[in-house]
Amino acid sequence: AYFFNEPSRTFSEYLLVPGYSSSECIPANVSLQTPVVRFKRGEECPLTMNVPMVSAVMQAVSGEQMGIGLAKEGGIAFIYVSQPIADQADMVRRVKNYKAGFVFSDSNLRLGDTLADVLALKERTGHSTMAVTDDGTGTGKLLGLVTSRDYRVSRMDPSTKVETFMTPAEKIVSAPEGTSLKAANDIIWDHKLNALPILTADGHLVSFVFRKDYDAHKGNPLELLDSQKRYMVGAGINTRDYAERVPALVEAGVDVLVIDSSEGYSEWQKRTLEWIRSRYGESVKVGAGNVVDGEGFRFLADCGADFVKVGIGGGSICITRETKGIGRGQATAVIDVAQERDKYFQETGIYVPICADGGIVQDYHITLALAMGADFCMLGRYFSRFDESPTSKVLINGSYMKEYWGEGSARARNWQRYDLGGASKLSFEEGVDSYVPYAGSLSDGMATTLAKVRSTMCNCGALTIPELREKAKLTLVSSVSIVEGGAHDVLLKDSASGGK
Ligand code: MZP
Repeated sequence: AYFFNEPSRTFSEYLLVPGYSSSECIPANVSLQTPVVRFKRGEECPLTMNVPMVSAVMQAVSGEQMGIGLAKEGGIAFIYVSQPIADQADMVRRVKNYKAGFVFSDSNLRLGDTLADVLALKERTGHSTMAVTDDGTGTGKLLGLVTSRDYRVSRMDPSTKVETFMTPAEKIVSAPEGTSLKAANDIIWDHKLNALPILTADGHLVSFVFRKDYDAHKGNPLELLDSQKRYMVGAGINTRDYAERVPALVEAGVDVLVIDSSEGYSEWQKRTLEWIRSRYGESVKVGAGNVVDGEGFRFLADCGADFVKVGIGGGSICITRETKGIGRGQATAVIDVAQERDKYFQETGIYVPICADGGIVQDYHITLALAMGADFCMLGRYFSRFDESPTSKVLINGSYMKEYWGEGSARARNWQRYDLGGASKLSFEEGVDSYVPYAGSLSDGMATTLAKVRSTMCNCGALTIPELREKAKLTLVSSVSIVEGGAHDVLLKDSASGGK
């Protein structure tokens, strides 16, 4: 047997030691752009993302709403494979056909409508985004949007994480005519709004100020919204029915595929990749995995994988390590595979991005994964908590929860993910069925997460992901210093008052 000399470690065992930050090194200057698929030295990567986050190939995570929501934020959702081919292809098609700024004909407002009109329309249609057009119809000129964030002002109790929605009369945050841009900006950021309605003294809409005006300086946000940009979306495939599934997904317009498997260092993945290459050449992009060491990476890179997914047994719902005794601490796996990826690049001139899949618990784990060499992260639990995940929101002991189950659980029965060429069924479970605390909208959650990532990168003196990788100084932490890292030796007010 071969023995690895070092223990394998998880993200929580590491911290980043700050480096020098120049005055240029501010979060607004950070770019999180990252390559998704292989490219040759000196050439541009043919598929990049603006944020280093993709959603897991799971029933409880990546349906069409996640596809649209995550694409809006600059990431990619991988639509789950454990469903009939036609249904998966339809989901892909609906994401691709979704038009940013699409105006529902029954959910339009017009300038001059009152806040009560906005709430009544929201109540009637259930739409989270309502258009304001110049004539109140679906064909009118789009003047602005009222989004769920504008009226879903809520308070989160930090001890229970229960979100209390304010009463309808309180819901909309608005500003009076004559508000200065500076004041509007402060309100937008304080309340995490997408758009701030400007009202006359008697409560009629006159215009909007958009967060995007301040975010990106990309010009007129309305122009960006009417644009016919198509969102990027990914989809999972398996090593059984690829000859039927891949053509259906390609025909539906999928941008990138990934072989969804708990263990990717196998002949089955080689055959799948070879079939795709023989049929489509380089035109269909496909990732493979999962692996946890350099050897597995090299195998899949040689087989032609466009990116390689790293991680076995670290997923929050995963019991693979307990049931089968295979896996590796996720931090060690990422570090090992990233080193091999860099070696491979030096030897061949081909850069094959890697994706750290599973085990991201804290937001800073994403930054750690990137510093350790990951090009992007795949997250399941994280995304399952948002409105956009396909699962039910349920009230458990006074707190809102979302359901989240593993692909290897009896509920998902995704036997193909664990397929080693045997019988067509799941012979034992490798995942659990669980609840996760409901966390509101994807875009609010990602805004906070990415603000933290950008801020940590600045602490390390890095404005891009490659720069972070180059400059990061990582230290292992002892179990005692992990305690030091949380609040300690103080009595938290919430617990002192009994949570009241
Ligand atoms: P996490 O973000 O919830 O920690 O992990 C999500 C990842 O766990 C998925 O992307 C997938 O690789 C893995 N997964 C999905 N289902 C199971 C299972 O049932 C699993 N064991 O391990």
